[in-house]
Amino acid sequence: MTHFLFDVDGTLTNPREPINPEFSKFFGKWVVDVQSNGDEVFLVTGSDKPKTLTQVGSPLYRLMNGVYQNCGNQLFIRNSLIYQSKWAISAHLRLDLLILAERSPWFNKAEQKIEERAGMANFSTIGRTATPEQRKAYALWDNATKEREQNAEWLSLRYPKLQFDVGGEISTDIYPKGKDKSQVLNHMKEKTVFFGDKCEQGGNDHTIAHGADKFHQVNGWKETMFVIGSYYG
Ligand code: M1P
Repeated sequence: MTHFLFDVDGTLTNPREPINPEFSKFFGKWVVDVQSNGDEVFLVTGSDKPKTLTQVGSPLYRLMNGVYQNCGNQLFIRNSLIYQSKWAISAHLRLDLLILAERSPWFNKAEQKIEERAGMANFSTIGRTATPEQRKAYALWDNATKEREQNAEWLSLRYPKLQFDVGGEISTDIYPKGKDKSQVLNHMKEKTVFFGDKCEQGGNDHTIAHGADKFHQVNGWKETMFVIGSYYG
């Protein structure tokens, strides 16, 4: 048996956007083929359930053998909550994050610098309410200045028990060391194949990709569509 594991943003959808309708049909049929063969399909995303539901839709969500939200800190099977971590950020860390956001030289800021989710937090100096245009502009600037990487390095020295992973376009995921997406592999008893767009060092798919039996680094859903065709279809 093989367990196929998929990141969502940048892998099955464009970041924070709904899945392409044609790809959704293709992927749904592919999942049914995989399951008919006795294999299993899971989503492993840094996002929370409400966001993933708006992106992939309820039918696809329920079709999965399981959906790991919040980087594996919460598991849903057919919409039922199976488990969730109780970890939450300290008041001290919250203050440090707000100071970093305040000091960021990026000019076009949005609201909600910290999003607390079960078992993890997501930190963005620009703010989670950034529009798609603001996101793109910030992502280009961050790529040039490496703001997120530098913040993650500084925070890692200050909080050695925590892990700070640059994920998505505008933010950084925070959790206790090891409580990243790779924790999902402890639940898998058979061969694992992972698909993600952030498998490089420092990306939030890195540990799970390199812990899986096989991984595919993809650049968007079109490449995912192409690669999964080599397994079934
Ligand atoms: O799934 C990838 C990431 O998607 C979002 O990141 P951003 O808003 O930066 O594009 C967040 O939900 C993040 O937690 C997640 O890892």
